[in-house]
Amino acid sequence: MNSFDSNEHSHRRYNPLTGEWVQVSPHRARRPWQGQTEEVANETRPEHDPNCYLCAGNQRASGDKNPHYTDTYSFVNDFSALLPDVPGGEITDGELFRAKSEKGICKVICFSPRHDLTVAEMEVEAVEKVVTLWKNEYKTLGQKDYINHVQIFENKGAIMGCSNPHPHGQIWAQESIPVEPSKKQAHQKAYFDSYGTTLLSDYLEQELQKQERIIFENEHFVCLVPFWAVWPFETMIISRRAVTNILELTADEEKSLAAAYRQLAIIYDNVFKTSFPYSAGLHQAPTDGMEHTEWHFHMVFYPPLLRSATVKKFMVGYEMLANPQRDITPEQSAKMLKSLPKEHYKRLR
Ligand code: H2U
Repeated sequence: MNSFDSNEHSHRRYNPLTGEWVQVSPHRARRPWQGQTEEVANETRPEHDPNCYLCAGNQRASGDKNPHYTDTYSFVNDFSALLPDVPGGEITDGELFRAKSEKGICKVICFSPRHDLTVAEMEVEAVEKVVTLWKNEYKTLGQKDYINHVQIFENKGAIMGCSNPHPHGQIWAQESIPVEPSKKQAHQKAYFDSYGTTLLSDYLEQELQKQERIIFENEHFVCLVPFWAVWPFETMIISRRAVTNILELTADEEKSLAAAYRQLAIIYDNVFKTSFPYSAGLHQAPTDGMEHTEWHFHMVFYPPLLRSATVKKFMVGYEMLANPQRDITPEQSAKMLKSLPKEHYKRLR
């Protein structure tokens, strides 16, 4: 038998941020990228849809009317999963039955008044306004005494359960630190305590040396397919400087973040020449009043598509019962994403 080659042989990869493993089976997908792009009808949408609950001036389910906003707009979710006025309390019925009340605030954040756009098709100046909105929301929500974590995210595409194509995201801010950020916090803390640097600073430095999984870089951010990626086209945008949260970014860094976010969205749309669905979000320090020097600000993107504009990867079977698995290696994905045009396909026509 030949010696182990991670491009050929089945193996497991470790995610040092979460402590989880992913099964990689490259022998099942050694074929090179075929670039097949099944043409899906690209729907055309109006700039303003009178039936859209996110468009400026329209009425929402609650009866409230959106203002005639001109760039970004946020409001408390009319169907919030977390509410601020929950009475404190817990169930302590022995070790096996535990529950605790949870307070929080859910918001919907409109990225643009333009119903027909996505981040990939917005001008970079408009995406900068989205970053400013994230910053303001993180600050004002995080300042509330009972809010210890602010999760900012974007669900894009019907396939991801997104109910409306109008460019928007959500924020769920709450009392406790949810599961994913908690895992990342514990691993970053252990790393910082051992080495005195953030886990992602050291990781980024080594990725930049290897140049195997980098998709693109700008002055302040690097976009890459992480070594431990689970989804076929999963990526991260990592700040070069170890900042713990978005409020520490300089004005130039905020602009670079907007540019990187938009650039990645363009590259994603170019994969299958379609509006590329994903769940994405910011991972950063909790707002619990502690210092959190271990936290290194980053964005994660989890796109579900696998082979075409309609064929998605299912996280079922072995993945639900054992651990996630992928065929195409993160290196193959990075190579493919890197080779795509940096201009949006609609502008190249
Ligand atoms: P999606 O990102 O999953 O499409 O969610 C949009 C949110 O908008 C959803 O959480 C909220 C839903 O509760 N919403 C309102 O707040 N008001 C409305 O009038 C309709 C939808």
